[in-house]
Amino acid sequence: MKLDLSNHPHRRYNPLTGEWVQVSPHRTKRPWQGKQENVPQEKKPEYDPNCYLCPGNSRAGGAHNEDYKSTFVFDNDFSALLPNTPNEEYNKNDLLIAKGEKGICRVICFSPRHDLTLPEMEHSQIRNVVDLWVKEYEELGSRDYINYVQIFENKGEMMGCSNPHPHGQIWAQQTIPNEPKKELVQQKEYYSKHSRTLLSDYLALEMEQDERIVAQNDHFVVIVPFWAFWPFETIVISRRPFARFTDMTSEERDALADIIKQITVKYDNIFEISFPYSAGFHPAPTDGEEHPEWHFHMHFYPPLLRSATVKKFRVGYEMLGNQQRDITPKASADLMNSLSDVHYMNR
Ligand code: H2U
Ligand code: ZN
Repeated sequence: MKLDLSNHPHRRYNPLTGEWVQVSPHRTKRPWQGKQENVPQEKKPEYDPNCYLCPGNSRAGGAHNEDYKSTFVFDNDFSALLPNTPNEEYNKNDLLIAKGEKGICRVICFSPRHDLTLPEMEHSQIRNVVDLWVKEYEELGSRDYINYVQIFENKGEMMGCSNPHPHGQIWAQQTIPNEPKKELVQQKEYYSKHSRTLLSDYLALEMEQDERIVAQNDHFVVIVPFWAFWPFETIVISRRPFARFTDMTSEERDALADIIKQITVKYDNIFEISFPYSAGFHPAPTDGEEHPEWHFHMHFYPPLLRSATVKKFRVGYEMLGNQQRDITPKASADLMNSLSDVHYMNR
């Protein structure tokens, strides 16, 4: 019998991390739709006097936000990493091991408007956010003790986001964190074998198969990756293999703003709600090395499964055994491709 990827239980390899995902497509033979329930949606005010991110308001610890008109960045008042931590190592019998870690945490407000989210913002406003990400990556990454700048967004209460005001975070630190570290090892190995980046070859394959692409423009392509773990997981890959935020041309920055708008509109249209996710960028480390192997990309990890309220949990087998999914990545891509490109609020 021939292996049928849309029918037989199988494992898929994630070449970026070197890990496997178990897929059980036979469990979801039923057709599967998007929006099914009516979720009441509260209307948010443009300005909320109690919001710690709105312009002019005060934050915990007494700081005051500027009366900003576009984007705004500040050092996190509850930073998880601090610049002046001693760099000492602790080791008891090679079993109790610890190391001091230096870093800087920042918060970025995407807009002065309390009631907007990325998919509802104008292209030019998202472009301002892109420019700020580039600036922060450059500024933080140029410090000699900062070797990785992790830029991300937690969106929605479900993802532990503390405030609906559109914002993201930056954690810049000494050590390359686990996820980009795995990608570094895998991308280096691929590049040394093939002299091309792993993601440029992967992108070419996906373009050829044309089964899992959900959005694209002149400079970026969005794919539900073959090895996706989250039901509607996507990866945003640059067509040109470059490594850093600072390598982007002005046109590419515009295209990044455009592709973020496209994919987040699609997400909101799946269940006609403001779609929760954790998303973030994987640019090259800022450790002073060249990184010809590194291919700039962005991940979206949304937790929702089959409705606005049913969430995928990582429990049981997934905690103890392996990551697992039922619906195939192609089926997720098909559903996303069946949706309108116009945000449901504007229809
Ligand atoms: P979320 O993206 O998970 O909502 O986190 C928002 C961050 O804002 C969080 O890391 C910080 C929190 O520490 N924060 C401030 O820096 N100042 C405040 O007044 C409240 C929250
Ligand atoms: Zn606000």
